[in-house]
Amino acid sequence: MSQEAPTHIAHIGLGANLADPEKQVRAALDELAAAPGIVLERKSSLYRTAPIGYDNQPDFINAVARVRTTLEPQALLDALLEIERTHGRVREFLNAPRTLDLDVLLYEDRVINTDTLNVPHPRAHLRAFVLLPLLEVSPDVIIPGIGPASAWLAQCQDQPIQRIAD
Ligand code: PH2
Ligand code: MG
Ligand code: MG
Repeated sequence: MSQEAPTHIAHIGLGANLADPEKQVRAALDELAAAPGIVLERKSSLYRTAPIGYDNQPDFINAVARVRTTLEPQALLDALLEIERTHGRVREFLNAPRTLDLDVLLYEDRVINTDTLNVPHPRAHLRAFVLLPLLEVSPDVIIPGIGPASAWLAQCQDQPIQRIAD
């Protein structure tokens, strides 16, 4: 009898603002779908968004993927970091421009705080570039400890965001 590992729903944030960011995000969605232990359930549209945190850099392309995975949170993060590496991600300073950023936004309804991982992403509920694509793939999603994602959108109205493509 075959034993299958339990699967978990996770939401991944994708962002890029260097080296043809739309291409980076599209490729990353394909790579997520192809990664061992990860099944891509839904992907959001792509959004063009103004940079938050460090202004003097190009606009971002952002998206969110809902995945089903057998990987536990740290293993999932390791898989994301490996994909970032293949896109030539270099970490210069906090919020610096990047070829690709992949964040574990949510992992089931778990709250995880370790040296390497903070889930839910601490600022997810404050950022239109997370909330809008997140609500597109999971309209009823609850951010643990925070509440329904939909309730926070109104507070991000001042953050420029434009849906650019499916
Ligand atoms: N990511 C950041 C900081 N600022 N701004 C936008 N618009 N999109 C991002 O993905 C983003 C950001 C840190 O990861
Ligand atoms: Mg990030
Ligand atoms: Mg990151």
